[in-house]
Amino acid sequence: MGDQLKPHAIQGGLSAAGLRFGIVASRFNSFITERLLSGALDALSRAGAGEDQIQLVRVPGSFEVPVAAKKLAETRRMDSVICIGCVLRGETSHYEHVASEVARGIQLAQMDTGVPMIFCVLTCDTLEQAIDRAGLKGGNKGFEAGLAAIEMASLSHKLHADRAETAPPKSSAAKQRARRR
Ligand code: INI
Repeated sequence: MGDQLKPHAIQGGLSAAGLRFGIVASRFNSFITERLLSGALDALSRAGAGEDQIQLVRVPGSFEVPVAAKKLAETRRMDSVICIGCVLRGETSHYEHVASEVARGIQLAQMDTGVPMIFCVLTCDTLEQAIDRAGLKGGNKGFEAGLAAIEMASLSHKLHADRAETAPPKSSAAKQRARRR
């Protein structure tokens, strides 16, 4: 086996210092989405974020989340955006349409704007499954989304601001060649 390569790695940190966050929260199924929102705010606050670093936008339902998230990102004042919703399966196919379009819309919004979007939209068969993921058995997906928002905001800064940081460090051979010149 040859020597294991150890490429220079870049990753986001978990401090919220100097970062700005957008949150788009859907009111539909608010029993769940308010708990996801609390979890996200808890993560941001524990990482040191203050209220002045967070812009909250409320929308009627999950279907409206992507356009609000895109508009928020277009202000260029957000380093990442957390998208919160809860889609519960009903008796008709409405659920499928809302669930697939919100996922597609959020992905399009982040690719169009380049601002990381965190997908915190629960798609569950039952209310019980959603409750489990909003602070009970399955933890709080909002808290996880908050952490992901910090990491992606931080990563986005590193990949943007300081191009030098993305360049691999010079190998010792390259350094020797440079010294000889
Ligand atoms: N919106 C949700 O966020 N969750 C749902 O479960 C849901 N269902 O099942 O109907 C839902 N519908 C509303 C939708 O998001 C829009 O607000 C509405 O269609 C108006 O555009």
